Amino acid sequence: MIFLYNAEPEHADTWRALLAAQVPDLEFVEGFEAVDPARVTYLLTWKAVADIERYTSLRVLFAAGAGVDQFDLSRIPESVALVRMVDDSLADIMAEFVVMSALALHREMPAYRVAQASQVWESLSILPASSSRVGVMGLGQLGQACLAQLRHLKFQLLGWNRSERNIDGVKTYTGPDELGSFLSQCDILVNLLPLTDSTRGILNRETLTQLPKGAGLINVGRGEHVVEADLVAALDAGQVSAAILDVFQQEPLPEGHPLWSHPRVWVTPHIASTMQVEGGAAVVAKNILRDLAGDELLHTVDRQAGY
Ligand code: NDP
Ligand code: OXD
Repeated sequence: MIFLYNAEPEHADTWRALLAAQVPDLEFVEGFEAVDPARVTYLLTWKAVADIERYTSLRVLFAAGAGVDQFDLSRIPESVALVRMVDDSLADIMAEFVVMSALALHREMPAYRVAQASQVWESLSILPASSSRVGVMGLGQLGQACLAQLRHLKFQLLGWNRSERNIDGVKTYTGPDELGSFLSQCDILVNLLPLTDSTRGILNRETLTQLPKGAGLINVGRGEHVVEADLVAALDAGQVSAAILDVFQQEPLPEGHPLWSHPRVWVTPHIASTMQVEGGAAVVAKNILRDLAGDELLHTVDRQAGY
């Protein structure tokens, strides 16, 4: 029973030890080159596997990330379960990033950065968080974790999701028909959708115009959710006052891209959150044990829905 690890090399030894403690019979192998693909039973990888059909004994493909848009789902055989990364510490770290970003937008930090560059000493509105409405698109593991932390700061909370959700203290909206009403009330919009055919390009000229004038945007979903040229136009027109962007259509963000130098854009290099070694190994080990026992796996991807 071979577990092929294709994630951060610096964490390989810790993964090896953590998995050995939970699943002693597992043979841990690091890197695609190290093993005959036909012998691999479980595979953990960030990236799509070019020759997936050669993994003829594969039982579970573990995505190292929460998103699975990097995989071509049509190429993964039906006999292979695809599991995405769901771990409390990944959600906690994402919530930290979103809280920090929401506070930065609420307290107009991008505008103060612009003022500092010109040595302008000028105060802007000083209001409590309870005066700002924060809306989260995508009420899954991460969206809900963010809302739980934002609630402590007394922001007014809204959420938009494909299926109906009832979340204490959050005004929720469902499906395409309610997207406009949701957007029209978001002073700060947080994108935490998965990237699918239904969500690609969802933040575009039309939807950005539905936000209240001067709204802030936090994109921690995927770059392809945003039509970047439309966002730059909305920023230039003041329709969006500032954006904190962690993900981009092309990563790394190309040299000279207008988002690098826009005065009211903060760029981070896809670091809002990531799998943590202890949590990641624990959830993978748990799923391997479930697989061996013939139990249903946790956090499998719905291939039809694409996430
Ligand atoms: P989940 O699958 O738990 O949640 C996704 C949510 O989005 C679900 O509630 C789902 O609705 C909703 N959704 C899906 N499609 C639509 C749609 N068309 N319209 C409205 N709502 C929709 O995912 P996670 O919360 O774990 O992760 C979300 C995304 O965050 C990942 O896919 C990844 O892209 C991104 N991410 C980014 C990171 C970063 O560092 N920047 C780190 C980790 C993740 P329903 O309840 O109906 O299924
Ligand atoms: C993920 C990511 O999907 O890091 O986990 O973006």
